[in-house]
Amino acid sequence: MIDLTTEIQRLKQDRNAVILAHNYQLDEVQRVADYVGDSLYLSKVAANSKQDVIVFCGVRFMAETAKILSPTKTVLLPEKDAGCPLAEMITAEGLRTLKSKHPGVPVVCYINSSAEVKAESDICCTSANAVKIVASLSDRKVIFVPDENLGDYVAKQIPEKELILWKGHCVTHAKVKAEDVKQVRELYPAAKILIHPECNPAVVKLADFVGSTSEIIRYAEESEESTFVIGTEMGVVCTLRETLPNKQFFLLHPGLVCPNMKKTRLESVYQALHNHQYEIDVEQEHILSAQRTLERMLEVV
Ligand code: CIZ
Repeated sequence: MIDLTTEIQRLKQDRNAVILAHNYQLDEVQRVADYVGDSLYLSKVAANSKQDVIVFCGVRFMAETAKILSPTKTVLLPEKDAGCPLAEMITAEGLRTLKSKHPGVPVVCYINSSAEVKAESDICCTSANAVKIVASLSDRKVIFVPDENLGDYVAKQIPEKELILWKGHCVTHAKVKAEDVKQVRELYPAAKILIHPECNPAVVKLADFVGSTSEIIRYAEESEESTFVIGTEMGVVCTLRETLPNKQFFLLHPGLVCPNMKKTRLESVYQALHNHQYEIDVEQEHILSAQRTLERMLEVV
């Protein structure tokens, strides 16, 4: 039997590849990655990487983002069906129809969107920088797609802006209900409850801290507290338990497991490098506009 980790390291050298893994990936995948983080951090790493091949352990829109920022490199997505239902809740055509109803209003798209939707938008954002990006625009009215919950959170932070929201949501974060937060509060009264802004507004309202995956990780690292309830995908809990063994972490809801993120296993990373699969291609007509949308974001943050 071959040792997958050893083989992955060998193939990585042979292929001149770098392995990137999102915070939501399985532990076994995070352990073989050169870089682990959120999509903003990984997009920057991809753009600056010296290797010819990027193996992106995440979901399709993330690998597409890496390809848009590094069009001359080969980007591989180890599981070809690892998609994002939230990103699939909006099409470029749907966005064009919305834009036609609000002529001249700028469009901010969440990074969880297809290359075509990015190409139709003015500026991109992640959950770590969404408030900053919307605040950076001089217009009062802003179209925000496709995550309604993140848009609602942003709107509450910048009440002077009027956000026109698309009705998309993350099916994993949407499983959490306000009742779940009230129950964990009773169960762990001393714990800090850290929640992702993709959760619905009634849940977000009950949080001690609201932030993206990287912000939640930073909060737990820097906090003097020792017990935390994590309201985002389970991969973040696994990372925190490993990196902060003297603190205690509980998952807010057992359903906080993204089935698409969990498709990638160690075997998939090995097959990706061995068989050079699955290569991400972004249509030439979308690359330049989507690149401009992402680069505008990178200029602000
Ligand atoms: O930006 C990302 O990587 C996503 C999808 C979530 C987060 O909060 O990091």
